[in-house]
Amino acid sequence: MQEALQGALRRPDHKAVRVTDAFWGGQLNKIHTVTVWDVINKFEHDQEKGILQNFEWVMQGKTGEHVGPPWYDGLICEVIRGVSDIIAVTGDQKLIDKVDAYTQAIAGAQDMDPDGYLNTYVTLMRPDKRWGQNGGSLIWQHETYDMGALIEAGVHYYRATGKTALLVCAVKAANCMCGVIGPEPRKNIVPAHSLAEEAVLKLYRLLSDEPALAETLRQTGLKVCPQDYLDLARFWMDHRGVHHNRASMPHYMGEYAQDHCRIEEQSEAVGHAVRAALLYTGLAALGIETGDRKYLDASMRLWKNVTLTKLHISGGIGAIHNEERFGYQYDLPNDAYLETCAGVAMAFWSGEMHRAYHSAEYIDVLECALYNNVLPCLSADGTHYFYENPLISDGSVERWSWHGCPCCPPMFLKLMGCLQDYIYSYGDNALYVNLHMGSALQGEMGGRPFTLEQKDCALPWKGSNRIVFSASAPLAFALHIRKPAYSGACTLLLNGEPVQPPMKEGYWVLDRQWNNGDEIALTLELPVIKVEAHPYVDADAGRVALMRGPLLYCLEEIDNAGQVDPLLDNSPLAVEEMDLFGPAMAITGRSAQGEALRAVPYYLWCNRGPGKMAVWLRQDAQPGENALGAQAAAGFAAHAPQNNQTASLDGWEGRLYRAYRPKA
Ligand code: FUB
Ligand code: ZN
Repeated sequence: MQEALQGALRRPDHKAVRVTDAFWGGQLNKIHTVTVWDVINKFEHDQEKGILQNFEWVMQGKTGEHVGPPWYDGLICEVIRGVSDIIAVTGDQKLIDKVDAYTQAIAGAQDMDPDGYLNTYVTLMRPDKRWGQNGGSLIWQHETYDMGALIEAGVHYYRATGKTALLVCAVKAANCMCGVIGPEPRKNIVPAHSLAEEAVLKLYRLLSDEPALAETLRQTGLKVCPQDYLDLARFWMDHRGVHHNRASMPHYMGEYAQDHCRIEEQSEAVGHAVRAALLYTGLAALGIETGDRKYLDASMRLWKNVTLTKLHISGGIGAIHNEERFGYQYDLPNDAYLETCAGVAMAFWSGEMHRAYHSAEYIDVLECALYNNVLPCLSADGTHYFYENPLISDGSVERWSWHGCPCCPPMFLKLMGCLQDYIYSYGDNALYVNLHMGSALQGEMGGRPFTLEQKDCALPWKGSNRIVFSASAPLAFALHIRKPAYSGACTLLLNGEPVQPPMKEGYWVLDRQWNNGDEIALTLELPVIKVEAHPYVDADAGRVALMRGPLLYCLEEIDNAGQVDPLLDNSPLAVEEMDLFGPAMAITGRSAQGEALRAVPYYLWCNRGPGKMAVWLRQDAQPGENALGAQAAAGFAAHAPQNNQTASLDGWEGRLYRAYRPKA
């Protein structure tokens, strides 16, 4: 068996990080207290009967009726995963009671099947078509997706509370899939909606790291075989595009489900964007878990393809409404689909790529998707949701209260629940500060405890942060602090003295002995940036997008006398404090015709009633000679060389976006 990837970064324990950020603290508080309950209530009353009815019907042995689409089991398990991560931080007893009640329903329904199979839709509506056989469709039935989500829920809830009832369901689900799927004589089935690949790896990791837990579960009579779960992930990855019978499947998956060729041959991101990005997340995770380069190489090829040709300025993916899929290369329309779920999956994939490859490039993309494709999903009041996140609107786009396919709120909760896991990473005798986000890490290096706090972090509005180390004894290690791609001039003071640490992979590296009270004060200039798209992107020809810090901006008609398509020249742009559902910064200026214009952060759009909105604005000439280069353009593709060549900052080769600073 191969060893895990040498040098892969590790995440701190979820409970070791506390978010104290002024911006994110407010967002998370709203999500924990309003959005979580809104989502729970809407699922529980969905179509009047509510989602839990499905599990009860299975327990009662009824058939012929099901609430919601076939992936409803998966969606409620995704909610449980997100909620579990929140419980780990808040200890919220009402949420614990809720998950315990859900666990009873899930376990009761699963116990109806001697093999631990659970898919309420198939059991209630298509009992003879398990796994898409006998004329069924795995694309529609979502069995591996649903069971994968159950496995993740069990792992996250165990990690949050130490409770094992849902973890037992997770192990049974994994055992069921291992019993059915695999080399002959088992069935040659690969997930038609990815998710389960990473889920079984998480179960493998938990049970390998905690042999006593595995043993305790075994003593209850449960089969616990972590190696099987790793083998299943490998089987799935190795049989993409070649599993037998695939051509004779009634609903052949092909590109839509990334099943068109072997993973080693996949080099262009195609098909359904959520399925794709979750597959690539599992791919990178499997590469890290096994150290097998073929998985990492495939993930890297696909990463370059996406970031160099298919990534929207918001960090969103999946340009095409039909089939919720990727378009052709450079096909980046502004009325694109850009599903929230796909943005979440993009963030997860970026996180795995960062673990494997360490570069700040991946965090730049993660952060961009987070602020500009995922956060916009949620209304300011915390109870309405965007499924699609287009970059232009004629006024007809609005967040909905609920949806026939409410897949985005659970995915949104999953990312928001584990956001803190991305702030820091551990390397070999190294600590990475990835996200500038007010927080405290209770860390440990070489068995010695320390605390690292980001204090007074003023992002995304202002570019200041203070990082403070405390420990009872000095500790020598390399502190890597990310220089965000969007920052202009930066200053670092170490205990009040200016320093210019060396840069590595987009991080300042301060390799020294750290003493109690040591402090780094950072000032990041946050210029307003005009971003141009690659000339192959027809939709944005002659246009620029405005960014400042991690935030993408847009024009809404409410601020601009009904006009959202002004012509810009090289007149200076300014920033102005404003109150928009809390403190915010607007970008202000004048159009070429002298009309006042005001741009607001894109994540806040459509909170003041429906109206026209635009991100890409007409520019009457080259935006200016103050080129900041690709790094500043939200970090997209900034460090990504094409064809293994070093990317030049001049010219367009290999980059999707290029940034300019408007004249002050
Ligand atoms: O298929 C389950 C979910 O529903 C997908 O992830 C979304 O894109 C929506 O199709
Ligand atoms: Zn969705």
